[in-house]
Amino acid sequence: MTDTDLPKRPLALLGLGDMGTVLAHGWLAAGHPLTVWNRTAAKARALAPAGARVAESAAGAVAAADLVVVCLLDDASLDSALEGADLTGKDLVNLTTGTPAEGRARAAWARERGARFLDAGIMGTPAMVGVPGSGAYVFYSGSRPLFDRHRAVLEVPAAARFVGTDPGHAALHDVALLSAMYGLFAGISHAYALIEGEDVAPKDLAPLLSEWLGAMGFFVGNAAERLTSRDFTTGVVSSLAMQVAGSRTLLRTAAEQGVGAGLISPYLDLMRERLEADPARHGAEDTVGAITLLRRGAA
Ligand code: FVH
Repeated sequence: MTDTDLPKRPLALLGLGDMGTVLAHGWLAAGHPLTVWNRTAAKARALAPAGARVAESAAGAVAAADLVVVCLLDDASLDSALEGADLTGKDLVNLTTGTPAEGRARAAWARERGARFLDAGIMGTPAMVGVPGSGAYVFYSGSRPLFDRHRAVLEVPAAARFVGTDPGHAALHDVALLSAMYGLFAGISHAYALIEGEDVAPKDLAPLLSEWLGAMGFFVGNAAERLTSRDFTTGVVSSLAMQVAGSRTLLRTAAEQGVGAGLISPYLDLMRERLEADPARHGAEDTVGAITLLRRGAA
């Protein structure tokens, strides 16, 4: 008997928005008996032809399987969706994006209701989930035994990365990566705004931007090493003093081009704040030391 001959574990899925619907198709295609529920019932009924069992209520869906996955809009939706559902003995996996504090509070909430709990953060869009090689994956944190028990099922739509028993850590990793992404989007947006109206086509800047951002990717590892060692000076090739002076050129160029500097100025201000706090000491650092200013009171 091979693994594919084994009976597939049944599960219930609550929440059939763009993401939930893709997840549902993934589990159905893999042969898992799936019970679905959605607040707007038509989205659940649409999955019946693909083999889903449609529950009339969230409580009914929860009752249908030991493994209950929720993928709702936000943490508050869990309260309204799961109100009145009996979670006793259930394994609850929350794929809804939330904050670390929400993940921890939700774990305590689940425990009070007799359920085991895993929080999660999906790294990928609905177009990526279920597509081999797309790079989509899901962070999980909370109960390790629960993760181990359900890993094979959870990995049907996207690869799984367990990031610790603190139920807040999936959200922490998720939001850290998303925040970095928006910083990147902000810089890219500013760059395209600078060339607008000039004889430089966005499509010509695009490969240069990609190449440059790739080359600057070294900053990720460099920052991690310096934050660990707290050594912000050894081996610095682009000093903070030089970069603060250079940042004035960025701001003057934005002004010349008629582009607001709001997307880049917070980071430039942070560098300047670090330098001005102690120019003799911080001038020879690179920019990583400025990170210590972000957690106010922790520098
Ligand atoms: N879509 C994406 O690109 C991202 C990728 C990364 C992960 N996020 C997070 O995934 C969660 C679900 O996202 P989604 O794309 O499925 O979102 P929607 O299409 O807007 O569907 C939302 C579902 O939540 C239901 N819902 C909303 N409020 C309530 C409520 N008070 N009670 C019960 N259900 C509720 C909604 O139901 P309906 O509007 O169809 O009746 C949908 O099923 C999310 O955390 C993303 O941040 C997606």
